[in-house]
Amino acid sequence: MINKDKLLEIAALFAIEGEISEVKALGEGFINDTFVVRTQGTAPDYILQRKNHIVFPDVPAMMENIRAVTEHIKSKVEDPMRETLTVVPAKDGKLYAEVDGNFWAVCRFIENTASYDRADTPELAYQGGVGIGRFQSLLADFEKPLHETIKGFHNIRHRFEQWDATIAANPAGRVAELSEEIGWIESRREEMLAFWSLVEQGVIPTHVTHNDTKISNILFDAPTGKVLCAIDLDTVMSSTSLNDFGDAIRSYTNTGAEDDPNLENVSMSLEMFRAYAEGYLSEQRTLCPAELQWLAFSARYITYEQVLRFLMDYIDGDKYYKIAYADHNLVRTRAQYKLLQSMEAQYDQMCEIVRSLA
Ligand code: ADP
Ligand code: GN1
Ligand code: MG
Repeated sequence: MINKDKLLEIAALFAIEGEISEVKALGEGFINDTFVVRTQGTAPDYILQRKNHIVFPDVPAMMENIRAVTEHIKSKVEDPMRETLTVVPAKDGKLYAEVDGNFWAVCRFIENTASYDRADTPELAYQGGVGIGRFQSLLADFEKPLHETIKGFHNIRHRFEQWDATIAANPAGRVAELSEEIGWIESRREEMLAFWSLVEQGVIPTHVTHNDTKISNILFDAPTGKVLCAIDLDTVMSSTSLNDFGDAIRSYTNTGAEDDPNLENVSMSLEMFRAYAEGYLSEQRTLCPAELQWLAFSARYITYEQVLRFLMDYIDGDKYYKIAYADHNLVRTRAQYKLLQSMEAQYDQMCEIVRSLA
């Protein structure tokens, strides 16, 4: 825990307007620590974040990425202070502050917004799809190369290298009890590598993508309910647009929670799939035939990758994701696997929906 005085001291390193009245913890992200900084009177409020520099080894490069893409979006939208994040630099001009070996960053708090942990209505899923479709469209002509903030983030070939090394090392001594779960991963290895080969060969192109499109990383305009912008831009880099779609489907269509201990709650809602796909394709009009052909599969790909990542972290002794209880990563693994099975069972209908919308 970081105490209040320390947080105030860190916030004061940034070019913040007004007098700070309070700093309090916000959000339940698995990676960073997020705080809201309230100021007195009419001065804006801010988001202060301790960036996880184990997960993101080069925070300055990450902040350069975020600054570059948000400036690009600002140059194209009607309301640049609401339709994307605004990075607030430190008083020394850097986009971050390093304090006791930790990296901190600040952006403007966007007022009158709503954010959600789950999608309860097709309208919300539709709006979420619009949000990511628009995000990708706004960045389609972004040409500056971006830093790769996490190596091979959605590259399953790279993930298998980590996976094989983790299984071999067996750091927490858990491998023996996980033969069933490990089998889930191994039985789909070739099919997932076959998909990623298409990206490696350039059959499926790469673009600027968000890479972490779960519903809590989108802000909605509170008065209208319409989508406002994509936030949590730490993972913005070059990848396939399909990963953004797939990760969002993993999040929006789940009838249960990502870590639901009751597997009966978990399945993929085809209605939510249709709504998200409709919103996404209404804004993202430039997918090539190969991207459209593999769009539905991307949901299976990213959900599979998530099963692998949760299980790998469990095998590794819970070093990557924040956990709330001892076998949390195993519970997450099982719930995401149930979701994957539900997608596999409904795959023909998912493809049919994409065909009907494209
Ligand atoms: P984490 O890495 O912890 O997931 P996020 O950047 O996603 O951090 O922020 C956590 C939550 O804080 C979001 O889901 C959203 O509700 C809120 N939030 C983040 N940034 C802003 C912002 N600029 N304006 C308003 N709310 C925000
Ligand atoms: C993490 O940071 P957060 O909570 O938005 C993770 C995502 C996972 C997600 C699972 C940088 O997202 O890749 O899909 O948890 N982010 C990183 O909920 O690893
Ligand atoms: Mg987040």
